[in-house]
Amino acid sequence: MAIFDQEREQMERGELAQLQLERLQATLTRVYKNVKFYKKKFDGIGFLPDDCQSVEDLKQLPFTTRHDLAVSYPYEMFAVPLREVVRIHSSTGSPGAPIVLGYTARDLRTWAHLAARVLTAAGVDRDDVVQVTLSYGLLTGAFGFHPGAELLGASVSPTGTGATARQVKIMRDYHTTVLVSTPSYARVLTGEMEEQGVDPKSLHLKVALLAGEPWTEAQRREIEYALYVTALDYYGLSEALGPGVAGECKNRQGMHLNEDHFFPEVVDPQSGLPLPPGELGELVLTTLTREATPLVRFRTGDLCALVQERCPCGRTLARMSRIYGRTDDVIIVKGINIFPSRVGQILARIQGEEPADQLAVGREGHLDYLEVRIAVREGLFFDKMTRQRELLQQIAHKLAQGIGVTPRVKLVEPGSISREKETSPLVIDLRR
Ligand code: DLL
Repeated sequence: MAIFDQEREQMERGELAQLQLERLQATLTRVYKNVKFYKKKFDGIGFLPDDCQSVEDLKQLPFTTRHDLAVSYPYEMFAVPLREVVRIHSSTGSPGAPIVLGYTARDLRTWAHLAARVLTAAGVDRDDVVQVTLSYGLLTGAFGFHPGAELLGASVSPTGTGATARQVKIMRDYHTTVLVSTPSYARVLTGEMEEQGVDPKSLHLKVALLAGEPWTEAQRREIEYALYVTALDYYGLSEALGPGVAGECKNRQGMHLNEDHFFPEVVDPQSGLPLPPGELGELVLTTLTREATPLVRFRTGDLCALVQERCPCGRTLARMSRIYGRTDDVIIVKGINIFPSRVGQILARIQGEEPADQLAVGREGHLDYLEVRIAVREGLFFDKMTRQRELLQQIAHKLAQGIGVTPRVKLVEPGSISREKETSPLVIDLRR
């Protein structure tokens, strides 16, 4: 099995620890000098970057949260002047403001390099035709893999999201061998193939690289059977970089985490205390090479376990398990992260106060949907059906602009909604 960067991916662990320490020291110095947020945090506990003599010292430092990033909107977390930033992406923030992420030219090269590692681990090379069905836009989805596949010399077809019938045609006509997608969209594609009477065995597909939302071994088997491929898991998040943080090799014994670029910790989500290797907890990442938006001890909200033993493929990097869920109330619909409180805020803006609402996430056929249920009350109950319909459409439109997914909006009887928490709408996930 090929390895893209043998020197690093098979590094002896002692050497890796030394490299991580050097990169960590450089990162801490850079953020202390250039990011007010970190200067204040470090000063608050009397910590100077020179105090970091071992990676263990990192544990003294406070966490960085999505909330910290959102309130730094737009550029407060940037560690370089804007003139050095060549790309700007954004991600869903909490409590509402989006999170803005910058990339220097070197960050982009690193990203392509790491995506190329993940693709190589999946068996992709220059003979492949890679169809990227993730979104090309403000979210980081497609942008990690695209340059990574080009770096390998593969032929990339940037189909983006949607237009499913055309995706299947392209897959067949262009002889696509590698599908990059979310697990739910892979299932939408299989549905479309069934409808078009396309036999997956007649296609050239060999690997599907799937991520962006939690999925299970059962779903893996289902997708492998339906698409006649090997389905592999990979992991990424915009705050740290985007796709390219970790990815499975064909042994499928966990995702190889690019530890020379991200220092991982797994902590107890309640106490924040470190957990021993192999235990399930919240993944915390410190970026080691990120120039534009470096992060120290970023709480990903993702639940997983890490092991350090060498994989039979020869890689020595730690391996992370599947993501088993999230520690916060984020729900992921069609690969897009949604904070329920954000929905509440948008509704409040339209209607003047936060209504008793409820979010339901469900699946129809292969496709996830989000339903926002609003209790009928004065001002929302119109005699004229047309006026009511207009209002619901307006709410759906405003929500779509704010959260990136167009929901179904439904009026329901007031008593039919139970509200457990004062500040957050109640979420029902009907997919489980
Ligand atoms: O950075 C882009 C991405 C798109 C990564 C597609 C991978 C695939 P974000 O909008 O920042 O997405 O969302 C990152 O998605 O914190 C996890 O909760 C979830 N996630 C990503 N990969 C997986 C996975 C991109 N393999 C958030 N399994 C993360 C489960 C995943 N959840």
